[in-house]
Amino acid sequence: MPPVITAFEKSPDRGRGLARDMRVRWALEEVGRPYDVRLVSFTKMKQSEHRARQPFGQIPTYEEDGLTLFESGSIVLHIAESHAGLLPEDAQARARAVTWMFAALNTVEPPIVEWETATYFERERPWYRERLPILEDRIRNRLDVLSARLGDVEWFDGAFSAGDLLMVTVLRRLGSSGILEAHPNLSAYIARGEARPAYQRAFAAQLAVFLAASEGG
Ligand code: GTB
Repeated sequence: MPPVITAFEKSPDRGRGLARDMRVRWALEEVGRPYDVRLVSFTKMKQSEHRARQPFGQIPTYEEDGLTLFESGSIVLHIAESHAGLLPEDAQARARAVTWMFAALNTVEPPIVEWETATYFERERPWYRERLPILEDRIRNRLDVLSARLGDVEWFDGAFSAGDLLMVTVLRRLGSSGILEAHPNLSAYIARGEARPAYQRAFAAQLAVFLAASEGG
């Protein structure tokens, strides 16, 4: 039986591949593993059936052979550990790739999420205008370091790995913010990730869900 993941029935990102099921789809495509998708509405997500899979009432989740996982990073790690292609064979190189996974999720993504949350939900707050540049500076600090570290190599540590997969999905969240403009090598890095055939298949699959939901009204 193929694994089953969960995704938004109608994603608020309007098919831009910014929701976190995208990273799971991409990982599955990279390792050549077919999968099924269970679509969930915002209402269903908060009900006990889904909370049994994801205690916080969110997507994505992953079910396979009686194993249920939540947290996109943990799911991608599980996929990478159980299939060839996303983590190096060499133990030290593998540990470094896992380190980049944590860097993406634990060091780079939090300030981006904080900034996103402010732009979506805090615009009307009296302190918004003062806070926004502070949040942007925190992101810039991270990007400065990432950009210097990447330099002109293709991926962060040798061959493309689950670390790059997560880092690309995290950096994509900055989209058209303009924040990435100072670092053309990071923009090129994202473009390299997006050009991968596995990424393209994952992107098309999540977009098809959004378009079908939109046609349905
Ligand atoms: N740490 C968890 C993980 O990595 O799996 C976080 C999961 C998470 O935040 N899931 C979000 C969710 O289910 C979807 S991805 N939200 C519903 C809720 O909490 O009620 C975050 C997301 C949502 C929307 C956009 N967007 O519209 O651009 C981008 C990212």
